[in-house]
Amino acid sequence: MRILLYNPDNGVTRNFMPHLWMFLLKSLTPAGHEVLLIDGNAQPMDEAGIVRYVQEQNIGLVGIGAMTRMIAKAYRMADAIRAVGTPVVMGGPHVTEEADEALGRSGGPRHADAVALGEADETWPKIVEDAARGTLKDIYKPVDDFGQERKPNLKEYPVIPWDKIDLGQFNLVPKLAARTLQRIGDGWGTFRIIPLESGRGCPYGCEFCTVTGFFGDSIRFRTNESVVNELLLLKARAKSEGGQIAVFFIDDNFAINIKRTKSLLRDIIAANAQVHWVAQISANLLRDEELVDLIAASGGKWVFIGMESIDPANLAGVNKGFNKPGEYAAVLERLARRNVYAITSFIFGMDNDTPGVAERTLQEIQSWPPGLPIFGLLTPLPATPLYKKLEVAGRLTRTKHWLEFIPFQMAHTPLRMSIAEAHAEVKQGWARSYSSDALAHAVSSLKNKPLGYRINIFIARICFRGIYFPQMGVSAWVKVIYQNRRTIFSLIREGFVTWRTRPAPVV
Ligand code: B12
Ligand code: SF4
Repeated sequence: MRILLYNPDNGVTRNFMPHLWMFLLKSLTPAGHEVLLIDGNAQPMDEAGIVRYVQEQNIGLVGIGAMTRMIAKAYRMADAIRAVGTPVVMGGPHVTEEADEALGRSGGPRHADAVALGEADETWPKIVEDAARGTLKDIYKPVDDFGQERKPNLKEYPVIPWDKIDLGQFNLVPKLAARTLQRIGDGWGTFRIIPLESGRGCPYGCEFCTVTGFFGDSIRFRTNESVVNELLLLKARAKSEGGQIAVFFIDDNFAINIKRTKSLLRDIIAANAQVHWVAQISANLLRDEELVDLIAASGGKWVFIGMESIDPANLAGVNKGFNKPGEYAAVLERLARRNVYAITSFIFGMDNDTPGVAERTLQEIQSWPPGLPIFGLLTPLPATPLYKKLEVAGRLTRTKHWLEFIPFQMAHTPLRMSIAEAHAEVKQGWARSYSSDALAHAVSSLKNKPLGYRINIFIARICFRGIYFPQMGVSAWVKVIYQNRRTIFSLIREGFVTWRTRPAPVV
């Protein structure tokens, strides 16, 4: 049987990174079946397009995975596929919490023939065999012989054949420039950011987060050896293509067990498996100097930190009191001393926020080493403690907001500001942080560092700008380049001078 695994586009950004679940399920598919992958963020498709593809490729089963924000598109695509008689199985965090919605048991139409609840590593092979026999069940739940939920043991993690998988749709280097860039340095003909998990689960239980409920508070890790081997495979592939690879450790809290993280990082260094990497780590875990040394030595370049707010009352209100705004600056400086920078994520529209929250947050950010601030709105995701709290309090304004997904729009009213005010704060956060002045400031604040760091922060800021501001079309790009022409020109001029004054090679 031919199987298509499809992830819908998120409707906002082009994907900078593939979704791991597809590659994982492909690797766990029983022999005798062929699996094709389409990520809608890299290969946009509409309903007619996917139906054509399914029919032309003679697909016998379509698997769709989606976060809440993509679920409306996922349902539309599923409906179109099922209308031509091809069965659809859906999985991922949204349908795990809203299985009845996907199966048409809550008053709406049915969108899926089957739903895989929770982590599907162990149920996927069974789903494939049942689909091949035409005996798909409605629900697949990972349970043991006693009917208790069973979380996969990551000690036996499949080998994802990154050396053989077609990754053409995920090359971030524009086709026109690839041939030329292949000859620069070690080669820049390809550049891909690859998701890699070293463990699952987070016990912290922040009120707005799906993770503790979905993956559980029992944390599970892959063996160091299996992670190191995956890195070596990726590194070898990049080298053989004359390209570059970076890894995003998608663990929810990469340093949740500091002892184990240090041991993994030491093994990466010992095996010479370093690649440039990004990981999500909460600020409280970055107090450890030795950990930060190892992060830098093992290739860590960016750390994603869910700061959420600079107001301790807000943090306490969402069960994230372990974040201490008073130590944010010290944490970021500790990283910056090792040339590691941070993606700092903030949520506006929290219950203690008042108009002016963006300005107050921007003032703080200004005093920190340069990084990549991102701003979102507090969003009640299904089955989270936040959703339940707001529902009980009658504060939800759009109870099924995902069925009419609108980016950067709240679905409940904050306590101390209006919805419109919260939207304006997010807009201000993005506009100020990614203006040409802010980009020039970020670049010049690294004036004592080698040129590469200034280029890196500039490119990263330009790319992150695209999360909020559309910049996909040629005219949008031309506008961005024009607005930042002074910074671009100064970086080019400095690069030229550096190149001209480099020492002559020793013959
Ligand atoms: C990496 C990641 C991202 C990446 C993008 C995704 C990518 N390219 O990988 C980035 C950083 C861009 C991102 C952004 C966001 N993310 Co995110 N992200 C994650 C993260 C940390 C890891 C995802 C992952 O690969 N997990 C590992 C794989 C193995 O797990 P999985 O995807 O769940 O797949 C398993 C099962 O769900 C199931 N499954 C999944 N799909 C399918 C399909 C089929 C057919 C079957 C059978 C099974 C199946 O099988 C898999 C194996 O067990 C998760 C948290 C987490 N730990 O999962 C959050 C998470 C998915 N993100 C979340 C959110 C909210 C966001 C944002 C909206 C945040 C924001 N406010 O801006 C944005 C939106 C992005 C966008 N523009 O669309 C939420 C989603 C909750 C929900 N109900 O939808 C999560 C769960 C985190 C959280 N805090 O709650 N994210
Ligand atoms: S620390 Fe991060 S992953 Fe863990 S519960 Fe909080 S938001 Fe979720």
